[in-house]
Amino acid sequence: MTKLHNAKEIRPAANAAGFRFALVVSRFNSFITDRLLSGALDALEAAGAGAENIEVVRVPGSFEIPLVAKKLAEAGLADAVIAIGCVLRGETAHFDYVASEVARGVQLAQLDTGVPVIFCVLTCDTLEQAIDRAGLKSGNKGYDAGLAAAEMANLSKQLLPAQSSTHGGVKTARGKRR
Ligand code: INI
Repeated sequence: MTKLHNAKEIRPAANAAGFRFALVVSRFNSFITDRLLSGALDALEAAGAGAENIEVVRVPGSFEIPLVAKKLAEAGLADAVIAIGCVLRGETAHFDYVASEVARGVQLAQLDTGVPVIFCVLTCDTLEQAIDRAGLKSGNKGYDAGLAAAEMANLSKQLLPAQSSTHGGVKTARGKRR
């Protein structure tokens, strides 16, 4: 083993205690998104999050997720946001527009605000594929997203301690904590 194998490594813990989380959930395909939400809440609870630090916001469809995720992140209301949706391929090109815009918008939301926005939007060809990923054969992607949110909240705090809103955050020019 070379000396570089001993390099400093940052491994975020999946500890959610004391952090605030916002979950933006699409009502479209709620049969799936409700299960993803449930998985995400289970993961956050297992990681030690308190009910008082969780906010769930419903939006009509996945297309609306990025705007609301960005608003929540900008408002300093969360240390991590989880975006939950399910886009199913139909007979037209609608799927492609919604799927690509929600992915692009979620990435922009986290890059623009500096607040992690976890991408838990299933993009599936069939309902069966979505069911498999919402708690059946392929686990629950919502649970994975909850753990990712806890990890990213910790990582953000470790990398930028002064910007974490519930861990001694600094005030922005507009007086909000970020
Ligand atoms: N929204 C989804 O979240 N999933 C879908 O599969 C979907 N399809 O197939 O149409 C969908 N459409 C609604 C869209 O997200 C917006 O809510 C709507 O276009 C209004 O802006």
